[in-house]
Amino acid sequence: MTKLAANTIEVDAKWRSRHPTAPHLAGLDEFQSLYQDSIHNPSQFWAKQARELLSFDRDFHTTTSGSFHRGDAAWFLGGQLNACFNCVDRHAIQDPNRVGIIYEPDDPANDCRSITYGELLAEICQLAGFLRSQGVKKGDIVTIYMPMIPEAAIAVLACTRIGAVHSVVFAGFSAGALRDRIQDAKSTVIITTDEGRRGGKTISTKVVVDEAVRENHKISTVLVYERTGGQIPWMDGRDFRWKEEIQKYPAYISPEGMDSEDPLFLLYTSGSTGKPKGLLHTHAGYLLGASVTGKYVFDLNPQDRFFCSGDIGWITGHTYVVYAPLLLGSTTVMFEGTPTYPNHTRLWDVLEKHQATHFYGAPTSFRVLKALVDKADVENHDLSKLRALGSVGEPIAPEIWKWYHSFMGDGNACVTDTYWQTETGSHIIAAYTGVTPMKPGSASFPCFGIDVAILDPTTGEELQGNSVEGVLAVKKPWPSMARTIRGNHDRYLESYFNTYNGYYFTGDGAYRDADGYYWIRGRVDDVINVSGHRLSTSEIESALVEHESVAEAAIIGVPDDLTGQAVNTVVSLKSKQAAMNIEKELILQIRKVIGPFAAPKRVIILPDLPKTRSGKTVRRILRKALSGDTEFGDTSTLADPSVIDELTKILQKAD
Ligand code: 6R9
Repeated sequence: MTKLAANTIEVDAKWRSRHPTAPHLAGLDEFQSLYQDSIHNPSQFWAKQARELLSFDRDFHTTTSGSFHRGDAAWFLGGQLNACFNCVDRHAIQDPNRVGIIYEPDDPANDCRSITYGELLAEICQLAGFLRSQGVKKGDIVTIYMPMIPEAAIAVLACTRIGAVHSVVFAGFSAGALRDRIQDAKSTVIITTDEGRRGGKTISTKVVVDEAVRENHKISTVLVYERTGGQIPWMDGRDFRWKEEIQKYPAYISPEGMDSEDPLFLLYTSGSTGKPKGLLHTHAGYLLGASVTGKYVFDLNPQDRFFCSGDIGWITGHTYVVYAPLLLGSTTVMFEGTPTYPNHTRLWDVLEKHQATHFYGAPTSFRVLKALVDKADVENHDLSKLRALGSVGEPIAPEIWKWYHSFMGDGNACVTDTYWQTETGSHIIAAYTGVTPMKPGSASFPCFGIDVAILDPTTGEELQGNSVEGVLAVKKPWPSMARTIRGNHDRYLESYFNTYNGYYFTGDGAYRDADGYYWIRGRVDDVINVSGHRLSTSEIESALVEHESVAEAAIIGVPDDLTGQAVNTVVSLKSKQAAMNIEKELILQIRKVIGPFAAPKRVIILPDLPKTRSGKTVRRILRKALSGDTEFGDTSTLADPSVIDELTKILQKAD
């Protein structure tokens, strides 16, 4: 019997007795023995999981090949399968009336919709038929720019049915960011909506798409799902109405057989340098990662209702709104709105209304709700079916963890903090629901097949034993890892495998405590995390220097009580005569080039940025000053130390 670590909250015995069937894992011992097996016999472990959880049209002959070193890891070679068949057909064949998607609209006064697996299959096939009619072939990349409505998932799955690669762009991105992603993917077909609704506001998706493709003559088709029926610009011959078009196509077309390593989707994410990276995920490995973590981390069953509040535009929405719940034949709740609209008990209302068994959200929204919600407002909600509460996107502070545990699940549901990334495809460190004794604030243990290491950041040496802190890395390939950065395999190798030879480098710092639990400390590179959104400092800096008045810009992530980190901007201008309202203009510039979610909280204008004699911006000093720390350490390397006095003066004035 495994000895329990101190300071943990054991899973309540009642949790097991409330379970509608039986949990997938009998307990911690079974988890640990399966984990050991997954590390010591990865081929056998993964082959067995793959054959159990996925339906292959043709079995694979080789479970795994390749290495980090060459960046050529590959899984389930020789196998052939279709993602849509695995997510939809299998369940529709068994029980076409089982609900696949529940749609909860932004305005609770509007009707929700339940879409059965049978209906999903028909609509996906019809849409796939339309895409084919527009010339979309296996391997082509279709860009999807849609809000959180079921049709976004239908669009994703219609691509996979015909072997097209989907590239979903978060509907909060501006036209400029969308344009770059469409161009990088060389998409000729875009799927969008007329408008979207979120938090009572209208989002003009079609207008943004039009602007993004204005000078792109390669775009042949813009398919528009009529979400609001609002007045929108229209270009005959290029623009098509979803509802009208799909009726023309049959309710069944056969799924395209795809090789295990054929591309499944592209998802752009921020790196520490340069342009956003288009990470490419492939079929069998990714689908298996989603299924295995859905099944074991969340203990998900076909009769469950999984409500993940992540957006389909990010990896959480891909893996845990669409793929994991549908692969496992459960019901996914797609919520169009925000946690505070029309009131701050909305999440509880949605959980109760749909009798959800799982909720999965981000600490940033828990922090906001903690400040707004009284126990009395929520304790009258019947959340007795809720078994698991997931957290993702950023570290969850112990007090927020405890609030989440007691306010959302009334202490009855297990909290699982799940650590992972766009690159990892699915969870890599997480507490296993109903199994792992919970430690508030810790992401707990590595997931099946994930051989984790903590490295000394300077020497790259692996730190053995417990109570060690360093950078987080993985030692061996796993099925759901991204295979490349589209069009730039060297950058893929450079970003993930060359920093610490022989390891996958996550970019995060971590601590392994005395009990072997992992605590994620946050990014150690130039990526910042605002409300769980991953932003690249260099991407925002380039957006700023595109502004005619800006000479130089530095973006600093500053700790923030609500958003985790906040974007702070320090700029120097080309002319001493700054335009009126330049701060506002610069905020607008970032909103325009990237999107509103990247807008800085603070803009500081300095005559010059603090630099070394060789001209490198010294971010360390800016970071300290903006976080309220006045101990700058060694400033002797600065070319002009007077910049610091100037900065201190400005900051004092602002306080
Ligand atoms: C899934 C997702 C990845 C970055 C990652 C890390 C941070 C994600 C976390 C977490 C602490 C957790 N992150 N989950 N930090 N605890 N449970 O968010 O993917 O958008 O690619 O961001 O998010 O810094 O490196 P992505």
